Amino acid sequence: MRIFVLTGAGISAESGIPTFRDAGGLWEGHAVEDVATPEGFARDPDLVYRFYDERRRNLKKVEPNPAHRALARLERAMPPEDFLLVTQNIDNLHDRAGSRRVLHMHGRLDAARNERGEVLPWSGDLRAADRCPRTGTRLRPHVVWFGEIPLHLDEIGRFLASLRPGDLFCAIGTSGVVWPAAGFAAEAGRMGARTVEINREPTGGPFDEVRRGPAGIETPRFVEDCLALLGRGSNAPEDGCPPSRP
Ligand code: BJW
Repeated sequence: MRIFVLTGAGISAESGIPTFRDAGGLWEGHAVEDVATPEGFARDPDLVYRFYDERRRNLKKVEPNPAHRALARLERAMPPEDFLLVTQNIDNLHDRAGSRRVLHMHGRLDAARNERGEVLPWSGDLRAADRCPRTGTRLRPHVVWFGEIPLHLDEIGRFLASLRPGDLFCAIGTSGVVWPAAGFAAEAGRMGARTVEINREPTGGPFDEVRRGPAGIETPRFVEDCLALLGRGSNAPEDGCPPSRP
């Protein structure tokens, strides 16, 4: 069985990171076109640097929640080639929860990019005056803005195309309005996979099964169900370790 998991802002909401579309078109008080487009960056780079600095600083104050940790557990229980975790989030909570292979299709806050497109780790504030230590060129946040091409699309496309009946696709905490991620569930369904959604609110997406509720509750339940299908339920040995003694 292969499993594709797509996560969005809702999985990090219970860690204290606000979602995007809850604030009447404003993201932490800013219009989307001012802070999440190349045009906005060209118009007022300082505003955009400050916007991402604030979010990068906030990362240090938040922790992964049970949903992130459950997905790391699921990854450990599966052959690496049969599991893919793709996140639209630029936070690093999946990584910090122990997920080993996460595709950040919209980039990541803890990295910067130089003018050649090379990516380097970045943990502090990032300003217009900062230069890449390797090339001396300007740096920008390593995030994918509207109108830019998301990352890892080849690898994502290959995994989607490999899905078959009996496989699973699960979208967690995403409104399904931003493309191309919004099309992944339908594509997985076309390949014959069973499509599952975990969300607090209805999204109207093309899912075979909807698990309505907070990601922090529903994701661990979903993972338990997957582990049971794999014959690795909570009572089964995990990662080669014997079950703990009573
Ligand atoms: C909970 C919960 C809890 C809350 N438990 N659930 C017209 C039609 C179609 C497409 C387009 C169009 N016009 C333009 C486009 C393309 C455009 C697009 O999709 N626009 C739409 C808005 C219409 N897309 C792009 O430009 C993309 N690029 C592209 O298409 O390139 C062309 C191309 C593609 C492929 C091949 C070749 C060429 C780029 C998109 C980049 C998106 N970037 C952002 C910003 C990143 C940096 C940053 O964070 O600042 O990524 S936008 C923003 O939205 C961010 C998110 O990753 C993304 C998705 O949002 P998400 O995660 O779904 O969050 P929310 O807030 O929307 O939803 C949260 C959900 O959680 C809700 O449903 C809640 O109910 C739920 N929830 N609490 C469970 N506790």
